[in-house]
Amino acid sequence: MVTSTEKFSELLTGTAELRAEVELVVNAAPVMDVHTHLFPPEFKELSLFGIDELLTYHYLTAETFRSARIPYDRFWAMSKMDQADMVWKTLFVDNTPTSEAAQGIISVLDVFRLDTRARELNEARAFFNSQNLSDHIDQVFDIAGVSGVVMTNDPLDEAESRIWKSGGNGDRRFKSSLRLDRLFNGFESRSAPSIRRMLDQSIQLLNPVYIAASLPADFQYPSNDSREWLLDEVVLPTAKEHGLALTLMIGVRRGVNPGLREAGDGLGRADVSAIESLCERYRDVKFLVTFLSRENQHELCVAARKFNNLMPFGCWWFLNNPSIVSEITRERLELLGTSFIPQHSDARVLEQLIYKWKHSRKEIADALADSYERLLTSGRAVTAEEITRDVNRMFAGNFADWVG
Ligand code: FIX
Ligand code: ZN
Repeated sequence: MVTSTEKFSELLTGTAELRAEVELVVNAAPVMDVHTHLFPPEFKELSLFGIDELLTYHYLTAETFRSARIPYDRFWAMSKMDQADMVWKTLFVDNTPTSEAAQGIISVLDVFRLDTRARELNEARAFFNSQNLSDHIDQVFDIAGVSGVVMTNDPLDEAESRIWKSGGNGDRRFKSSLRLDRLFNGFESRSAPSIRRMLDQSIQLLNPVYIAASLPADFQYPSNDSREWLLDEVVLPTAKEHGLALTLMIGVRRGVNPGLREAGDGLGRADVSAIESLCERYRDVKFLVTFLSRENQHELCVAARKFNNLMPFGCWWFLNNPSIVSEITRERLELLGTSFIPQHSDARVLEQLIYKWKHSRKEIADALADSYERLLTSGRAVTAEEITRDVNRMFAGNFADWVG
């Protein structure tokens, strides 16, 4: 009789059983979500959940303005519920919800057995309004298979700082990060010691897993500008001293269309050599990096082959679509093996974790199964044990190594 241990280390020589095993393992593996905009209940209005927040997500408002001919200011003057009603009518009733963000809503409603073809939102509102938030967080994390999330914490945000100072976050699943966009992109001339003091105090208060910033498509390093000064004189010395990784999200063009508010940002192709220079100059600092432009993905993989202190992560924002997640995951497997972090959700609303991980796990499983199938054809079968090891590495291990 074949024991489960023997079964676990049995060679999977049939493509059907191999693919089935990969799907099973990828869908069951707990994932550490390395970048989100989620907050636990203690952060009150920053902690978003429910159908009205889901439908007024900036991905969907951008899509709504393409089909509903409404002046921006009239839309923004509406209540959140009225905005959600308009998004639902425009994208889910008057049109078929084919976009990734719209299909995401359908996936969430379906998981909670809510009517995905409803003409109005009464049933959905009643359901989400009846949820106890902390139980709901447990349920959503469980459904999505998320073991923990990294928040986006701005030390210069007064409302958020007040909450941290009054006790902050008691839920260990919500890890903090130190997001320094205001320093990097709205730099007021402050002395290095004063910024350093602010960073040290924030690190003390928030205990972040990494320091982070999003940077524009024209980011250069070295650049002989305030960003280079900030990196060399303050941020990287601070990261080194506190043993923190630096997470850089590069390629956003903020406010391309301000009328769309949060939905108004665009992207641009960036210069990957800036990251190579940083990794070269700071060999003893670990960098977590994602680029927003599809055209930068191959370059990032190659840069990571040159610098083992560079960890590519996620299919960020406009790349978080099944066809592109599939493409990026496949080239990363081919160029980096399993030494990368395939995805992050960037969730802003709690229930988004459900669809963003369900949809990404499918593409990651397909890409991984194809990789193992090619390996089999090349003459080496894998075991269920090896598949589990590889998936755990990509979904949690690589990040744990990086942030210690
Ligand atoms: O810079 C970021 O963290 C971006 O993810 C956000 O600014 C963006 O609005 C977003 O939510 C993307 O998914
Ligand atoms: Zn984000």
